[in-house]
Amino acid sequence: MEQVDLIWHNGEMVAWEDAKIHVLTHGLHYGTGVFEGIRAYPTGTGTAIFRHHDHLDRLFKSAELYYMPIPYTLEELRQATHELIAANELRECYIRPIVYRGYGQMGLYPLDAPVEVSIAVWPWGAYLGEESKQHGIRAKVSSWRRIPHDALIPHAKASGQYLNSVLAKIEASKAGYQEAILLDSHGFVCEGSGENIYVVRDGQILTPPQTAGILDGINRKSVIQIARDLGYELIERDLARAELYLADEVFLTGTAAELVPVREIDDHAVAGGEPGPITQELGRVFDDALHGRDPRYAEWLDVVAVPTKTA
Ligand code: PPE
Repeated sequence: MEQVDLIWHNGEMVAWEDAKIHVLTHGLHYGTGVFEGIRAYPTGTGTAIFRHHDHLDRLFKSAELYYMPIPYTLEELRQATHELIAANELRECYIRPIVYRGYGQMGLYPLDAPVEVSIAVWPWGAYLGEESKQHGIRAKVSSWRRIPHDALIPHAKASGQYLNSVLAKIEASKAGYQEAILLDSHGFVCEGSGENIYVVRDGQILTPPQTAGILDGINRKSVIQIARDLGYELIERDLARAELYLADEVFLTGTAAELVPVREIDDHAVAGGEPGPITQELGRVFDDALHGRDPRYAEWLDVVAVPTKTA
């Protein structure tokens, strides 16, 4: 990964190489952490963090679901992120705040372990490869089912839960595919290992509902709004596996991945094997929104107040 100078760690700016924790950190053993993935982009009015408040709001909700009181306010974390981006002189970056149970207590009762917070920023290029956004990816339906909501909390972005995505990703990658698509415990389409999923069929855009065990993606909310603003019918409903193969178009969204077309699933070409027109149109408007080029979505941008390097 690409390194920068500073990381925000429990209220202090520390050198990247000094942002260390004890090996008996609770979160390392039991996955007791929650995190966010956020991106900042260069825009006409400076570096802007996309839907920053919504991401921080989800971070606080994830923490609450796992009984972790965050020892800072949302506004304090927002300001810290602004300062961190400015201090590292970044125009564009991925932002990873993490809240976790720290060192001091072992065992499964976590409430006596301290709650710690770090924020890291770094440049992170195309998550699924440079070619992916233009030509699409090859995906495989995973043999691993997405964690059910009667075992864990799919709505929370919690560290331990990602073992599910890690298994699916390894399986897909070893089989030669770029991404895994997980079904839910009823066999309906759920999501990618780190992205929400959409199917276009007969001009309609379909995506699995909240009850399918998805992460309630911030980019999912954005794409739903953009699709409706463009006049498309967007329906949240259960999707059968075969609907992936029968789709006119399939695409994914996530902060790291952004909007990525899927050109092949389980060796079935999606339509002609090239990104379809609706995916391309949504991708264009979404990219404009991220980069502040569409005034309709200006309210989604949290402009970093401090000027940053232009190189
Ligand atoms: N589902 C899952 C399981 C998921 O991890 C993500 C984001 C999404 C859907 C899309 O959510 P959103 O980013 O709010 O639109 N995955 C994050 C972590 C990726 C990683 O490898 O780490 C991300 O994209 O930042």
